[in-house]
Amino acid sequence: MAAQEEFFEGISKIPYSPNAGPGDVMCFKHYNAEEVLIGRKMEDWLRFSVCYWHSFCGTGADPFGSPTFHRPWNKGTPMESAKKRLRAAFEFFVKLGVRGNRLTFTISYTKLIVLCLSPVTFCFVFSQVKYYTFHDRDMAPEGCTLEESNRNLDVITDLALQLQSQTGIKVLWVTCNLFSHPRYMNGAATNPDCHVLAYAGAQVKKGLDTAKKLGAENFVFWGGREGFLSVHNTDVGAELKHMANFFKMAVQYKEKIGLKCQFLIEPKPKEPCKHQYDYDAMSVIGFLKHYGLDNHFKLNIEPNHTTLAGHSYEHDIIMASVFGMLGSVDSNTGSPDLGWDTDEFPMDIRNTTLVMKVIIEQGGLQPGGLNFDAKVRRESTDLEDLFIAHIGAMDNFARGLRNAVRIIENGLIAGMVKERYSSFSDGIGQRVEDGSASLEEMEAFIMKNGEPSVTSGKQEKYESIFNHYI
Ligand code: XUL
Ligand code: CO
Repeated sequence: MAAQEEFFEGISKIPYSPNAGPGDVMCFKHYNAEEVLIGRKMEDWLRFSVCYWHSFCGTGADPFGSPTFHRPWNKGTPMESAKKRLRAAFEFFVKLGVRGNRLTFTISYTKLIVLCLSPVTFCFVFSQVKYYTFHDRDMAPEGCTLEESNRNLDVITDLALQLQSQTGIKVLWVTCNLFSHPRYMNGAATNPDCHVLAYAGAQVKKGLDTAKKLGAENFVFWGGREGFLSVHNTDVGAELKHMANFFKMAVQYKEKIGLKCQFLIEPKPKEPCKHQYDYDAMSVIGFLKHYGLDNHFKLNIEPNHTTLAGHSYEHDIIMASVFGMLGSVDSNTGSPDLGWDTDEFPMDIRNTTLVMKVIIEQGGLQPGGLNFDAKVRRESTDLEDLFIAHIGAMDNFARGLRNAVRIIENGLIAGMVKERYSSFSDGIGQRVEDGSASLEEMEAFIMKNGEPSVTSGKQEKYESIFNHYI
């Protein structure tokens, strides 16, 4: 058997080197996958995933300029390069993995034979980036007909299945691209023409079959063009109902084929539409509850979308979690000074600390994870930059995790918050808490107790204490 082409030449497995210097960016200094924090391994709190579209399909092109990335897998026919891309992606996932200093060799004799044949499998036992995510059309090219597109996807996912079983790498989530093809220019599930909606339905059916085939743990719906550019030509009520009914069809088909994965909706307020229906976490939760879909879906929150909606970075993570709806996170960040979806790698420790605090408090993200829906900058043209970006973001999340653990274990902030709400633990407060109080009772209470005393919110004190941990 001929040895497989190596795409990331000169880059070997990324080690865990906690004492490395500041200029050494090709190693993990904080992410120690096996280390246990509050009863769970770091890798299980973080559940990192690499996204296919930015890291392996991205070209560096922007509205003002042509591609700047010249990737070695973009060679041959579309199907040939799809196969190369997949092999390159798995080489990347495996090389990005790290098991620190504790290497354990648990490999069967048959795997040992395979191991001698393929450089990718060689790293199997060390692999730590466990997950990847993809759109159907990033993995295999769209054909001239649905049948051809499906056949292309079958061929490439056969190879994906093989590489998954050789490496142990799994699919965090699959999604369908229902926004790039011109047929979807007026939306997919919210298109005014049912013929287009039907195409989207057929595509999602295949997407769900693919999720089952590859054992995906989640399936994402991002409402790419589900929204409007002009209210004049849009029947908003009809479109929302069609979208809900589309989701109901997906739920039915998922149950029919026995697909065991979590459905997720990813909110975004704008881009490409002026207004998107899945505006933010609360809009999506309201939509799901209104149409009786809230038991079938959770949310995939992308903080760059949250900030586009005018909220703070952590806002939708918190809102979704409070409603028991935080299913997964597209870990990235924007540039508030630019104001569009820049999909940058999350490198700010304040943000990761806040996100990880919410994730720990809700007991983890499983079956969701932290998916790097992030792209290296157009100017970061080296293949090595893909590694540096992921390593930096993973280390930053590891630090966020450690910080959040210290905040939670120390309990100072939680104690202060508890004290702040202590008036709800007995008497009239407890009756408000359990929903048994009435307005007459409120009036009687005020008649008896008069004006409340004003207490300080102590915001700066909280901020100073938070800063102590990061
Ligand atoms: C678009 C976006 C998508 C979804 C999947 O802004 O975030 O990549 O995550 O379609
Ligand atoms: Co996303």
